[in-house]
Amino acid sequence: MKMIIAIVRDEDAGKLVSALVAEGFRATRFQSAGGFLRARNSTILIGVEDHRLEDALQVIRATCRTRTRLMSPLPHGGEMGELFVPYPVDVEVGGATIFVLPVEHFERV
Ligand code: 2BA
Ligand code: 2BA
Repeated sequence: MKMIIAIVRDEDAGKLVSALVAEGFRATRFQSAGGFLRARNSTILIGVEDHRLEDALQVIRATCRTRTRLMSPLPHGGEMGELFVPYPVDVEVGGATIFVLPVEHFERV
């Protein structure tokens, strides 16, 4: 058995957990925050049988892969004279940091 630890963007976490459950995986989600940017993210634990590891990783890759999205920045209360860019810009979203650990013991009581 392996334990996958996936750190994903908050906005992808719900979709990821739903996709995992739909494929018959079990998962636990908790709120976390990056040490560098201090922004919220989600950490998902997925305990999987060895023969299903690659399937689970594929679900994560398909759901959370880095992609660009065209977004319109909202005007905000900036300083006087600050430049506001009124047109949509490409923003990188998604992405996942994935660790796979061996599980020495698994038990449900
Ligand atoms: P990523 O490398 O995509 O990491 C996204 C989030 O994944 C991180 O959030 C952190 O919560 C987690 N993570 C990544 N690598 C990890 C590891 N080896 N162990 C445990 N957790 C890990 P943040 O820490 O807020 O980092 C956000 C982004 O800032 C990172 O994106 C990376 O591009 C950059 N970054 C993070 N730490 C850095 C550092 N020490 N020096 C330069 N850039 C850094
Ligand atoms: P939940 O995911 O909310 O699952 C609650 C209960 O629903 C589970 O109890 C199990 O009886 C059932 N269940 C969950 N996922 C299922 C699935 N894909 N197909 C069929 N039945 C499913 P427990 O097995 O006692 O798990 C209690 C909690 O422990 C879970 O809450 C989850 O947070 C965590 N968990 C269990 N197995 C896990 C694993 N392999 N990896 C990560 N977290 C796990």
